[in-house]
Amino acid sequence: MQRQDAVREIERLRAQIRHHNHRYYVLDDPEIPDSDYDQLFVSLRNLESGFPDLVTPDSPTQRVGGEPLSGFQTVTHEVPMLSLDNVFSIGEFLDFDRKARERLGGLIKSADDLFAEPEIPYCAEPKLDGLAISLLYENGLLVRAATRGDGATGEDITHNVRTIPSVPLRLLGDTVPARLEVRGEVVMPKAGFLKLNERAAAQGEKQFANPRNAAAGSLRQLDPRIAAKRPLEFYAYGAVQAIGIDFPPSQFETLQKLVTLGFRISQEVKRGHGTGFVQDFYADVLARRDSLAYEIDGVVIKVDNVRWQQELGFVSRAPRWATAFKFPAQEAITTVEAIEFQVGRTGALTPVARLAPVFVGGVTVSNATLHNFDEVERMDVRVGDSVIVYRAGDVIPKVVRVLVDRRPANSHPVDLPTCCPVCGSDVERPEDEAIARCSGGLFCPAQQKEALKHFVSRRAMDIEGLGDKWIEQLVDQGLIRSSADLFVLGKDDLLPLDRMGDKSADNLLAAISHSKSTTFPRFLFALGIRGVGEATALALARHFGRLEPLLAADEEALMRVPDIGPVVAESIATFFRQPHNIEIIQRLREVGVVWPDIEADAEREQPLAGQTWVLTGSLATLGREQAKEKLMLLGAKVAGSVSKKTSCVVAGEAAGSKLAEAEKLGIPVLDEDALLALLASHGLQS
Ligand code: JCF
Repeated sequence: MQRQDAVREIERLRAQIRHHNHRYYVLDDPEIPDSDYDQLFVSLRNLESGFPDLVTPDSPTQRVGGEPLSGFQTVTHEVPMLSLDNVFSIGEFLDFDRKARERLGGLIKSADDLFAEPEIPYCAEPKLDGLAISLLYENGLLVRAATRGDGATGEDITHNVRTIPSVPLRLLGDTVPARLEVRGEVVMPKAGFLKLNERAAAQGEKQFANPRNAAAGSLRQLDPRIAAKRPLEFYAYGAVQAIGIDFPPSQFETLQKLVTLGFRISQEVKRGHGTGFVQDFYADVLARRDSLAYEIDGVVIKVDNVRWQQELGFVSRAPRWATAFKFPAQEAITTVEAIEFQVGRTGALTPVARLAPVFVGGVTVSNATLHNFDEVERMDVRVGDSVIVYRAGDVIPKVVRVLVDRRPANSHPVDLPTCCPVCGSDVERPEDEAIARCSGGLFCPAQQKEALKHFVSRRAMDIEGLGDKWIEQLVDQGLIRSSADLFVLGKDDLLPLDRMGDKSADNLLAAISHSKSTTFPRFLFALGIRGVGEATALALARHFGRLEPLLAADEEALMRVPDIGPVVAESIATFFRQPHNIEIIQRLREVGVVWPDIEADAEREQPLAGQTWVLTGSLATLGREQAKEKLMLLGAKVAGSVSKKTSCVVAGEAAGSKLAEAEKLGIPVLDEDALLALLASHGLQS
């Protein structure tokens, strides 16, 4: 590149980076994904290394991002808080490892097996996506907590950090060090983040873009009572300034020592040798990324041996003995080419964004869900907008944010369609409900298809081989409209379908026929009544035993089923009031769909009816909850305290005052074995 062009390009990159630093560190409201920011930074650093004389002290590469915040005391870090350099591929990590081995030279050769290729001992941890902070302890007491800030100076956030339960206010153990600074990451676990955002949404407040921004925003509250209500956790990863306490000579043992001092560390920390170990660790943690409680954006790899760390030292802003091995980005920027509405099984309209294809989370994505119309309105997402899409694991990609600054001039808000895009029926959206629905019911081909897909699915009627593609064709060709039509299909109907062979037609017909003999809960689940999932279907089947009493039940009777509330009761009653649904059920029975009746709760033998039992102490085999459930199945009431009216007390291990009370009142007492025998005699094995 020409020097003149480099000057211009460097200025452009610096201006952009400065802008994004401000959005990120000061406003807690980043505009672009971290990976894009990293890209800008890498580009600038590469350019500057090609033209070293163009590096100026105010270049963003010459310090870590972040500006002191107003409203907080600044804190000077006695030992600067480093950031980590990144590697993005195994190739780049191999470079890191090779350079480290070269620098360690003789040291490593003498320490390792002389005949083997020398390998570096590494300590590996997940890279938590939170906020780095420093905790200063004097004489064992927490005296100051500070953000990293720019690495040299940060902000005093002691008042907020003191509210985090996993931050010890006093170090554990007998040795009380005169001074110790512990460093680590504050994160908001994914579950807590979702709850916080749900609450914010319900109250019409601004939602956080991701758990890290939520953690940062929480720590920047001036009022510690707000931070105290936020689900924050602290994970320690290092210690400096240790006076009056000895730390072991490795990163791995240092972490264990921090545990004995009362800190939480990541459960995933491992150590091993060489690049093979690191590669395995990376793959293992990446595979489990979604199941971890907190968000991570890679793994941190450190040379384990502290003496070797000292030997390797630092480059300007990062240690040479550690690196962040980043995962593929889960967020990317793309543009919205269209916004369409899909119609689901219950008629719910789901807005979907058609996107310019973009590589994110390891795959190319061109559709993302917008959940519901409320969400569309909240984000004000429009056709032509630049948006951030997020894709984690197998989850459906979603649009998380609109980059309003990049919005084209001629855009306009999305309107909720007034009629169903599939069948043209009116769209209804009850007031204060997020979900809009097509009112066409099973007249709407989209709802027909979705209802059928549900009906044949594995946990419902389990018709093997009847995938979505066949359902689409069967409905589109007018061969079926409802579930009952499936059972009168003949081979002549199937053979003309696209890609249907003789053998697959036979198999499909056999599978359809086979599914006729089912169970009552599966049948109820398959009907696709709104609010009736597998568990509710099972509860209904148990309670009513047979179809007829269920069909006859009104809302009040339905609410007597365990865990069924007024909303679901109404939905069930409404479903069975539709002549159309009754007709389909009748036809299903006519074509031979059958199931064995279940002994209904109401008809089950209730030998303990009218009795009140009390459980006390711990029951090793059954557990209290199960014992209670089984006694209730036999008709007993189970109470919490012993009185004259108590029929019998079951006393497990370490039974206390309730047992004494029973003995005083002369109430019969059974031990756990006797209870098990009683249950068994009524056909209730544990
Ligand atoms: O989990 C992290 N985000 C993390 C950041 C873990 C570490 O062990 C780190 C770090 C930043 C700097 N270690 C250093 C030295």
